[in-house]
Amino acid sequence: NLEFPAERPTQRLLVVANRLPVSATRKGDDWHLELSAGGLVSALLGVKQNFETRWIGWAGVNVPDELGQKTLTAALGQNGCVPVFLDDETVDQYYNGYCNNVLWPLFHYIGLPQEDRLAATRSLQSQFKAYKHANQKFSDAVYSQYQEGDVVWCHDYHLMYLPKWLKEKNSQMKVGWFLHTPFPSSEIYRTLPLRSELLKAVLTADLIGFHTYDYARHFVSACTRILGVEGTPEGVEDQGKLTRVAAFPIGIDPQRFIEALETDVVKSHIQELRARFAGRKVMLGVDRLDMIKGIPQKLLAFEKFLEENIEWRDKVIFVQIAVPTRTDVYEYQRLTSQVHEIVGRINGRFGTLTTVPIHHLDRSLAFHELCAVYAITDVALITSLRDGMNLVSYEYVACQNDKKGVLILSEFAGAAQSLGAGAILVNPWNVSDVAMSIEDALTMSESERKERHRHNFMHVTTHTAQAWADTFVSELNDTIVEAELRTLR
Ligand code: ADQ
Repeated sequence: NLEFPAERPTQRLLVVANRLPVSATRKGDDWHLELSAGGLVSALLGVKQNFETRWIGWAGVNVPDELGQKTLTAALGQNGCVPVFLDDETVDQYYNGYCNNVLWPLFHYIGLPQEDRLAATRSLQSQFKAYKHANQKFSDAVYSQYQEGDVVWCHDYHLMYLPKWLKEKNSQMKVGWFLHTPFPSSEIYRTLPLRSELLKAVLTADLIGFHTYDYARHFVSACTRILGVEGTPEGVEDQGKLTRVAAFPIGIDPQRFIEALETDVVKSHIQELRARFAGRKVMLGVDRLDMIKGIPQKLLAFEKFLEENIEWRDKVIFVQIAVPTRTDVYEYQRLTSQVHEIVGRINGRFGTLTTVPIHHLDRSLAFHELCAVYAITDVALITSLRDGMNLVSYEYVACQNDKKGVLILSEFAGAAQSLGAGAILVNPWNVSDVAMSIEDALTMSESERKERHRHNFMHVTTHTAQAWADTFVSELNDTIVEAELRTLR
């Protein structure tokens, strides 16, 4: 029977990530849900067509009582979300411990202080146990939702064990795993004590994706060197079983930004900001307040620029918006104080009675504020020390069709591989180099700005979040068909 349905039925996509896209706060018997800021959420909000999506994850809150779990499940269910409930001890060992104290720094090439590293080493076994336990909880939640034919897409370093739990129960399930951070060189990865178990668990997935070809290559060499399996152009092969490994560079939903710029609320905000910063060029940084984002390094570069370019001192303002994250962790508290100290010093040194050179905010901006500030900015300064991709650079480009502003971008952000032709690439550790790039950006001719922006805009509007998800899921479907054909041969 060769009759095909006229329309392809919508495929169900179960997105599994550590955090749901919303944070929940309890208000008596009710729940207040708020959209959270972060790269994964931004990208997946752009994936709205072609799939019937359900999002499975932790709501970021401990709900020990049955009634609370029931009411939260109902509130989230109305938004297409399914909660995973984790107790405080698990969160501490799995999330704060193994995920954020071990994997996050390792994957971003951040050496922990010796003492912390020793402490982490001592508790590693119990943290890894909690990690596996938490991943099993996610797998139970997937099972409660799963229907035959669904695609299960696991996200990020929190859920490297999940493909194994899923496949153990149902080897026919279509399982993909995507990493949002860099995957480090195998020389770094192989210092992880439980390195083999984690790799083997990920390799049970049908398709493994990274932002860049380099990360995929690092992963394949970690597998070949540590597990002794074979690396092929397709991925990793072990005793005839191929796991496909490939690069799928993420994108944003550019239309959401372009359309927002036409709304009254954003337009009036743009006018307000223009009036406020009149007569000065505006430079912008938007980051989560995390060590990987290189905020202190970028402030030092700006300070150097002001030191060396007296004529610019009252002609430029640097707006740095830094959303606090993981505020209960000592390292992050120290980073916050360090940033405040540098901002204070620079404003003290170069401020006047009427103005200061840095406008620093420790908070998240509403979407319309973010669009407006992107639109009025002359130079965006993104100096991540390591970053899987960096979507702020994409969002900035999407909002710059009028102004054709300049993007200064770290060569250690995955985005450097896609926006490199239009951006000024810098080594964030080289403060003099970044300071010179600031000068180049502020004085760049209009024709060069236009040309650079054209490259970047073309990329951002063609490599969208929707295209990213479509490509990943369609490759996952194909991978499974190919594997079936191979077993028939
Ligand atoms: P993040 O490290 O969170 O993401 P990024 O990709 O830059 O980094 O995304 C940040 C998102 O949060 C953007 O959508 C931005 O608009 C929003 N945001 C940041 N600061 C904000 C503020 N002050 N107010 C409002 N919104 C703010 C992780 C990886 C990245 C990878 C993404 C997606 O670390 O490397 O690009 O996942 O895969």
